[in-house]
Amino acid sequence: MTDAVDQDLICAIATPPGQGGIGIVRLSGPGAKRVAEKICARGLVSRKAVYCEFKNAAERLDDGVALWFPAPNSFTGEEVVELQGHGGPVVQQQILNALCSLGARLAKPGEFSERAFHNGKLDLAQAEAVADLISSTSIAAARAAVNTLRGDFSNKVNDLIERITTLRVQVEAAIDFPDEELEILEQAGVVEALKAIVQAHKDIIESANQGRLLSSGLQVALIGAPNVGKSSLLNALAGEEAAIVTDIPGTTRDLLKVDLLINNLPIRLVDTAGLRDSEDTIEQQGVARARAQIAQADIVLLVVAVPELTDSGVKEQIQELREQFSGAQGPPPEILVVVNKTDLAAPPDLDQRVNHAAVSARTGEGLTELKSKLQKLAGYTDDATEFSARARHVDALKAAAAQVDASLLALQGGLGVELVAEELSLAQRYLGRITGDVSADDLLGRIFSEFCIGK
Ligand SMILES: Nc1nc2c(ncn2[C@@H]2O[C@H](COP(=O)(O)OP(=O)(O)OP(=O)(O)O)[C@@H](O)[C@H]2O)c(=O)[nH]1
Ligand SMILES: [Mg+2]
Repeated sequence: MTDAVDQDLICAIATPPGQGGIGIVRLSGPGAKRVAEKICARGLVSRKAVYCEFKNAAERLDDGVALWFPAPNSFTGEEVVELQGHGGPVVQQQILNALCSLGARLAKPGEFSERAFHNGKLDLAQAEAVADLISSTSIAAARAAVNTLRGDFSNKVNDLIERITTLRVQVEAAIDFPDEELEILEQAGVVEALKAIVQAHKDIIESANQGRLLSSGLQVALIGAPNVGKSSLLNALAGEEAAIVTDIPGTTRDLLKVDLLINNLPIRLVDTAGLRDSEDTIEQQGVARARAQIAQADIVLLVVAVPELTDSGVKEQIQELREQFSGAQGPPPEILVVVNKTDLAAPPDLDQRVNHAAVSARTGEGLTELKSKLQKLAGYTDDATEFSARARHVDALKAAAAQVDASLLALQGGLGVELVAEELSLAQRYLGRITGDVSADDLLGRIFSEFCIGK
């Protein structure tokens, strides 16, 4: 909020592209009313719908309703006017042109929300929830995003920050009394308070992780040798014949992505080419894409098939997979082994330590259990999710939790009260990144540029 923000007049079509009954052009910034009144040729009234014709210098473009929201009582916190006309792309473009000829400029993606953030109308997590609400694909996800937009998540984060601040004050006060500092802290119950904060972090991380899964979904890759039934499994899970299935090894080459909900959890399932050495140039490319997909997945379904299947064979494949992403950035994906074609033969006894599910893509047997194992592996419970969140929020919470842990260890290990205070201050900084109290410009730029224009 300390960063400089553009103060000029911006405009954009706020309704989706294409044709519709109503199309809304939104204007925000100083002079919004003055410019809109030129287009409308009428005086606008605060927060009242005013019927008017929209005109440029030469002709009448459309008619509709103009709504003026004086600053600061608007979405962006600036002076805002909405021109609600007919939802045709040409008409709306003409209105935009007219506004630009009067000094407005086209808004960048997410610029309205960014201004709302800079003007303190929304914090960063709430602004992100606007985008998540718009893109939510299930009722549960929409409900969770509304809760975050309302501030449920930010309140929890702010509560953590406040608790840490209170402790920091006590810890820093003790620094002035070097001989008695530990006694002072003991009397103030700082260790217990720190332990409680560690637990509070754990609870919020769990909820935020649910929220993250619900909003952004899971990337799940089907990986395995040719002909084991990866494409058949994709079709069975998707409930449609999306992928070509043949008994010829090497059928799939391109990546095929299907979006589906498994027990309310949004999943992007990716079918890949069977892994093998091949002389065929196209297949080689397919295999390279399959391998690249492994590192991008949250979960890899390693598909294997009876009857030629042994426990050691499965372990070898898991080992090969692990080697693929050793050295890659980010956490390695979880692996779930799927033993397919159980209608042909009973699966061999596999080591219980290997997480696996037995299915028949052909008959559908075992698919329900596979789905619940997948859900469990993702750490997703089907209970009502409290709020939406993103991966960056979960990462920040984890980083903050690690600092609070470190401060507790420093205190218990007698490592010096200064160190305890320093760890707590770092924890606060990580938490502040969630709501945008502490932010880097490149982070803000990245977040808002992912929004669509007009938001
Ligand atoms: N009996 C039986 N056959 C199956 C099952 N799943 C797949 N198949 C058959 O196995 C063959 C290969 O299936 P695909 O789904 O194309 O296998 P894939 O792993 O995608 O193969 P590639 O794309 O070549 O890597 C086809 O003939 C399928 O009908 C199953 O559960 N039971
Ligand atoms: Mg295939």
